[in-house]
Amino acid sequence: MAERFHLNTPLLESVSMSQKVGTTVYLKMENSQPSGSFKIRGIGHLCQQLATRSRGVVCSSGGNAGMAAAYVARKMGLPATIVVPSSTPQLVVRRLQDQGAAVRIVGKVWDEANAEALRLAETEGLTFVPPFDHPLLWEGHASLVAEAAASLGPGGKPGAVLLSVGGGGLLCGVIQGLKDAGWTDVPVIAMETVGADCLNAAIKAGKVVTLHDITSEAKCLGAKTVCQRAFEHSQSGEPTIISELVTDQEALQAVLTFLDEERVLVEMACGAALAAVYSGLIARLQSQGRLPAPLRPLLVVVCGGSSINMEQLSILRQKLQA
Ligand code: PLV
Repeated sequence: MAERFHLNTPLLESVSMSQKVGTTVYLKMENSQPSGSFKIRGIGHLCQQLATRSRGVVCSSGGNAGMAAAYVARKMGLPATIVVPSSTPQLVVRRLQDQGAAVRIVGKVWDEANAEALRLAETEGLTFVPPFDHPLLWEGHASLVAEAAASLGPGGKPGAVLLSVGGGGLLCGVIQGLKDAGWTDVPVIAMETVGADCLNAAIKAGKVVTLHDITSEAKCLGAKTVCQRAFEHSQSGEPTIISELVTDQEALQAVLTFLDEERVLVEMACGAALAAVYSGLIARLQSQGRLPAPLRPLLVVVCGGSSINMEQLSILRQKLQA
């Protein structure tokens, strides 16, 4: 069997979140993956399939896909080049270099970094590792739901799954996992921040659209265009996708509350999902009849992220809480 790079993550019950939502809240702790986020599930799987005879990998990333690609490449004995936009905090560049990757900083947002990564793959003959738009990534991410299902046991079907959306790879993977588990009647609450809202904008427009710019501080949600498959899922209704937005302030507050209450530090991209619990969104969706009341347990994907430390946290507080 092929080596696998991701870990089975803990599924924790959060007492304080359960009190807020009024149903049991389970946290799938993807922050505890070796690369700091769920990305290693899909990227490990993709590299296993596509990079075993490669001369090296190149990945465009807001940070966390790059962390996963750098980690997996190191384990496979391959050189890794990670292309990140200039909005990526210095701490992420350092962490990528610590994983042994060569880092290139190109463009203002991920989409520009991605164009450069595609060019490098072509000219240098490297294996291109996309951060969210590939069936092998979705197949890898789906393992997260299979694990949660195994932890919850028979009869443990959740009432809803809560997650963040950047380019939509996590969403596609979770939906595949729900289908594999026979849980297509479980709605998915898909969270973005205002200013990094490419899925929400596509749903409103009735077609995939490209955002003018990324103005949110949740840079790892900052793809200007959602992947086609994620949009198609939003139209199919099986499972139902509830697309909602929070402000950067709400996402940051969620990061802070989560740190206080669960003693775990996650980045803004993850805070976007957590904010749905802390800001009362779940209760609002119930009162609007968009989620059942009472609700079976809520499964929260704590996607994690490496773009955060105490210094970055205080920079964000100065920017957003001024
Ligand atoms: N981040 C991607 C895309 O960035 C990256 O390159 O790392 N939570 C965290 C912590 C993330 O890093 C990401 C994606 C997401 C959630 C959203 O996942 P997606 O892109 O599959 O919807 C531009």
